[in-house]
Amino acid sequence: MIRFEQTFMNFLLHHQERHKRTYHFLILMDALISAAKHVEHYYLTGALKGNLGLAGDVNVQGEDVLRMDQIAQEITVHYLRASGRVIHAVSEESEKIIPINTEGGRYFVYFDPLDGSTNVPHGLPVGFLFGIARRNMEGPEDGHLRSGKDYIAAGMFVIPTGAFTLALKNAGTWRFHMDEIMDFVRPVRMILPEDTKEWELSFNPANRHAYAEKVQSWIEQNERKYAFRYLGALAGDFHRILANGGMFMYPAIVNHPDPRKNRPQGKLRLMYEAAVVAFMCREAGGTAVDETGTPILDIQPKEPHQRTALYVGSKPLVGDIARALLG
Ligand code: AFP
Repeated sequence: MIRFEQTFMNFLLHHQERHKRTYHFLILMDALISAAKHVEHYYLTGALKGNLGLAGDVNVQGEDVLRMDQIAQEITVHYLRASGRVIHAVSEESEKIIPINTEGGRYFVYFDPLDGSTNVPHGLPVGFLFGIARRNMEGPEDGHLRSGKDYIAAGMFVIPTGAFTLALKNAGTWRFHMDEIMDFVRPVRMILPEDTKEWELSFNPANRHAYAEKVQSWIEQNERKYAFRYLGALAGDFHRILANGGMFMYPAIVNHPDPRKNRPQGKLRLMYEAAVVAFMCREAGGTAVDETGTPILDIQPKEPHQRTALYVGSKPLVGDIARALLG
């Protein structure tokens, strides 16, 4: 018997109709889906085509640029441009804000089309993360950098697994999977489980002795209660937390033996990493804070590539570590 599944586009059309929304967002989402499928294809065939190595450039953050970074960036900017719906984009791959359709665009898009660079040479999972905010349609535009609480949607593709998760403001977080004709299908609402049996902790254990003392002692007191998992690509690690509950964290690095390697601001980028997962987490019943216990979604970015520490996941765990951080 053939099993017919609801497609992502069908799901979104009904959502837009129910909430009396415009078709503009559909066009933008269609562009992002096309971009992600295209990146997925290049990644899947990357090892054979020699696309998983270095491009030979160094980016503004002093990191080696991968060939796949360039390919993913080019593909995504192409589709965003073709949509006609985007004013400006902020990308991990571009130092400056990218003007797209500054006159007619309606949305700001903040994205990292290939996040998790250490997994790339191995063809292991990486993320395509994005957040979307709406232009101020009523008056003069008041800035390109919105805090996460002003996003209207945020999502992530875990490439090349075919998993896609999208959160829509006040309408939940939904997960889809790619079928044999590359349609994303079978919407499943994601709600963080309350049962602590499945909860996981996720952080880079190589850094734990460089965290603030309060964080180190919190880990010592709590780590044995939960399973531990770490992939090294935020989208993949957060994918598990959304399904199983628990907490992903990338704390500030403040006690590194080589002080030049300290990262008191944190490592992850606010606009296209931390705020994206924080938004998805909120819509799934969870929460996220930074090193000062401030909700990630409340942080107003001052610059596009701003970094932050991140604690994201089930409310009791994030609340507990926030109290430890403030104590
Ligand atoms: P890249 O930005 O270099 O691709 O790093 C990925 C990432 O921002 C995020 O996806 C991971 O959770 C985190 O960094 C991993 O960092 P470590 O390698 O320091 O654990």
